[in-house]
Amino acid sequence: MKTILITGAAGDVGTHLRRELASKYHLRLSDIKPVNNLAAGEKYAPGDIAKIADTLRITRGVDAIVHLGGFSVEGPWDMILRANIVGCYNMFEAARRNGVKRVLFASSNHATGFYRRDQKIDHCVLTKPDSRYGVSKAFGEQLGSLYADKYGMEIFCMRIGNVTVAPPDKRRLSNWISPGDMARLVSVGIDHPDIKFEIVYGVSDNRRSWYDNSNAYRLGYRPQDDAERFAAEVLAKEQPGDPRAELFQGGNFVFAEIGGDPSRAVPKLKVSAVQSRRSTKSTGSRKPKAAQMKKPAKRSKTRR
Ligand code: 15L
Repeated sequence: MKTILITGAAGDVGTHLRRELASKYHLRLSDIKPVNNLAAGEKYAPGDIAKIADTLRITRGVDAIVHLGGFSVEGPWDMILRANIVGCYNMFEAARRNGVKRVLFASSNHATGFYRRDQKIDHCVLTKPDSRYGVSKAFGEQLGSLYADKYGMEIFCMRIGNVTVAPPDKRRLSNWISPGDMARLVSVGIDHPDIKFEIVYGVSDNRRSWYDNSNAYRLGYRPQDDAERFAAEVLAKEQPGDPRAELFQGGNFVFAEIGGDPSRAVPKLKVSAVQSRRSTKSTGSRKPKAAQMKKPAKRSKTRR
């Protein structure tokens, strides 16, 4: 049985993964905080990922690393720098020095949060971070790319949405991932025999998804859940939010502390302006540009 290091194991995602993966792997659970209620097959390895000596110690002798550790939402720069930039570097570097080839990196939907909600994005799009936190996740992906190309490591970056038992709001109907699907995706990242550098989206098979997750499906991910079964209940409770945040996949992360001109990040506003100029001129049979824009792809009838 493989031994897997999970960093940030005391957090929500780590706690879900422990439960789901316990029977498949030996788990070495690391966190700066205590990890409680160890089951058979689980070991606690305390460590601060901002210290290279700690990361060298916790990564020794494992078959793969699931790197969840770090600051998991937007925060002050010094905290993001320490936990997500220095901590992430230490983790990749310690893995390399200890000969651990396979690293699964918990990236985030906030690495691409400035894409609009009417855009469907795949694993090839440029990052469009919506926060310092999102930038740190884009950094981690790029570091993974460097370690894959330069040192032959095997890097699996998961742009994770929201890992919860049930999606808490309308935005999460599009980026939700059930704990079971999260474990299924992580198992692909651990066990696929041929990973060089991959980016996948950590989302369930959601009808309202903003993601073309074909790269994950190509590698064997078969999600079993869809947030849609929670939709009626979630939408009934939904309070109107900031209408600008509603435009973007990253939601409130996008407009936290915003100081610039939001229309620069909203090409569609410019399209609407073109559209209204056209409609005053009577444009014949050509469809206005907005109508030509890519709609979220229809869900195929056959489940993947
Ligand atoms: C994330 O990346 C966060 O870690 C998580 O706490 C949620 O905020 C999630 O994104 C989300 O976008 O829902």
